[in-house]
Amino acid sequence: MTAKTYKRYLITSALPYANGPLHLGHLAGVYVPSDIYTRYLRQRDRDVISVCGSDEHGVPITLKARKEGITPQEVVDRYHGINKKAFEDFGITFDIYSRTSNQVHHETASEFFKTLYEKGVFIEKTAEQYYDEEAATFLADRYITGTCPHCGNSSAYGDQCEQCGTSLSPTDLVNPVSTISGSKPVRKETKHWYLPLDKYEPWLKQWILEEHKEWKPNVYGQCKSWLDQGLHPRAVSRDLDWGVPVPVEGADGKVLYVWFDAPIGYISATKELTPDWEKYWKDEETRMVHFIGKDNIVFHCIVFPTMLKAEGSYILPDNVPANEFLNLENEKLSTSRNWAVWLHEYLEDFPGKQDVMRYVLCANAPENKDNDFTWKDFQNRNNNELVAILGNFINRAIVLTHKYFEGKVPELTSLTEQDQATLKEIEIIAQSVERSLENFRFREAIKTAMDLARLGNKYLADTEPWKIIKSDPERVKTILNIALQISANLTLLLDPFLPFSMEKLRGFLNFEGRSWDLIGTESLLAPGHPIEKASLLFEKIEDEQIEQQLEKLHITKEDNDESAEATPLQPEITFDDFTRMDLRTGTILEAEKVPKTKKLIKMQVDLGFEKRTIVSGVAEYFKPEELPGKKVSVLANLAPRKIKGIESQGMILLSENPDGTLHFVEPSEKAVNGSEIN
Ligand code: B3M
Ligand code: ZN
Repeated sequence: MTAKTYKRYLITSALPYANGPLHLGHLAGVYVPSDIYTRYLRQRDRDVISVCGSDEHGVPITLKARKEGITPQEVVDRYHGINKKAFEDFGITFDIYSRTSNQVHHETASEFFKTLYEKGVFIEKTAEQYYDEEAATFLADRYITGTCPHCGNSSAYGDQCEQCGTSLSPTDLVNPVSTISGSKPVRKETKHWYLPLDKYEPWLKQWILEEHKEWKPNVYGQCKSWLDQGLHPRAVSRDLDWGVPVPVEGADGKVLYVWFDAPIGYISATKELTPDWEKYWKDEETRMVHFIGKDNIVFHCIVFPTMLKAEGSYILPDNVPANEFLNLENEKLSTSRNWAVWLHEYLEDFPGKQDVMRYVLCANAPENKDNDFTWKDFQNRNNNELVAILGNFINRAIVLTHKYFEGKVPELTSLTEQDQATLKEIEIIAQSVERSLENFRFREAIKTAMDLARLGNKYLADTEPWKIIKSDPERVKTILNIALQISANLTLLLDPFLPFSMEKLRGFLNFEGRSWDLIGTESLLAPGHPIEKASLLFEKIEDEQIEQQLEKLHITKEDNDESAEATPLQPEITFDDFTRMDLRTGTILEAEKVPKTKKLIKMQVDLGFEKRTIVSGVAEYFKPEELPGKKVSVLANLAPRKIKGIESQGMILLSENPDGTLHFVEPSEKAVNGSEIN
């Protein structure tokens, strides 16, 4: 067959952050395609390794640890175990699933940085950054909250406002607050090392835009737009106490930026796998392929290649077949809103049905655009394709062989034109699947591979062996021989996609062949070869099961939106912290909408001893005219903050209703303005 062969292959799959479990989106975008490709190469007997592991550094992990009151190591230990098992359960066969908190990785990443440092690659730069004086630490963007200058949301993060979606930098926030101590951060100088991507821009343009025109349009396009906009130096260190320490003098309290160390994780994982790791990383005859999701494109196509190039002794990726995103029932997948199908939960509800999910995710993969997973489509593909086409064909071929020929493969007697064309078609289909796989077109590949089962069904429907068994048993021998050859070919062709079912099918057929090169061979099963009785390869999925899933999805989402318990508690505070808050009873005197905002209302509040102006984001829930006269609870010693140009002198306490609307935390009718709330 025709495909270009490389001497060996190094397949990498994005290292998932070990701060949460995996869902369908992960499988669809990265791991199902990478596993299919790897299994295919193994079947072709190529020298291939597939490496992955947990990405265990980065701020989200430290945030999660802080929230739960445990150490970052405890967080990553938990999810590394869960995710490793989820991959195994779904038959994602990495040669190694490593982790970036281990020693090999720390050493490898450290060495890599040092090499670049000693080569003088980095720019050292001192810049101002927010610092929490109480906690004596620099603050990562996510550790700072404040008021969004665009929409007035008072809990925007230093890197993004989740209410209006604007991406921010910490200095954009009005009234920034450190989430660690609650204090107001100050600006302080800090030194960092920058990778001068701008210097590599001409090289990157040549390498990607000229030499890799074959990359997928979504990948090539994103790279082009980055390169057209012009690259800038990027900091590769952070002030943080979790990560790989920056291995140079004067870098106390600094670690490598997670996106500097994580891709080096591919190298460390290979080292951990084999002492012979260098041939995979340093020999031009190795084809390296990165499987990732679209949010990782810039790191794998621009930043990491620049690091490798600057280091000098490594090969570069030959292709980066990134996928777009998978939505769920028409909505964006969201971990925080629990709008997801978690892998471990799927397997509890559909035990043994890994292949069904692999099939659906591949057939519907978000290859060129975002795509939608729906439970209805899942059911349809299972019932109308896996059961009705593949399962049905296999079942007929095996059952009839038992019925007419005592479970022994009958002989091929003489071939009609249709027989010959059918046998020829096997080879044609296989070549086409191969071409699709070599070009990372997995949807096309699985659809074409299923054509072989369709071919089998059609062949049986056309030849109708059950009608002629009495009149022409010789002819039926040939028909069933061919049907069984198609079945054996299916085990080879579908193995990368449906490994669990094909293993089962090999069992039915007593067929052990695995090599891709056997596909299309006239007789994989010799006449007389005994086969086993078949059980069902796939089972119908009933409406109730699908309704249950839909219900579960909506229930879990509502649970999450509704119950106070679902929101993790803030870190513990001391009694002293509590008494620092001065809460008072007040009465709203006047209220008016803040012009040009959706949510803000400006109020005059009587605190007894004085009147305050307070701006509050409640306009979606109350009309200004309903407010005067309402008794409210006010945080009276909150530092004044400017919101849309108005100084807000305090905060009114609100509680959330199950439907997301807000309610004032009301003091008793008898309480007088200014009285304390404890
Ligand atoms: N952990 C990001 C992600 O899961 C990241 C990938 C690292 S690959 C080197 O989106
Ligand atoms: Zn905003």
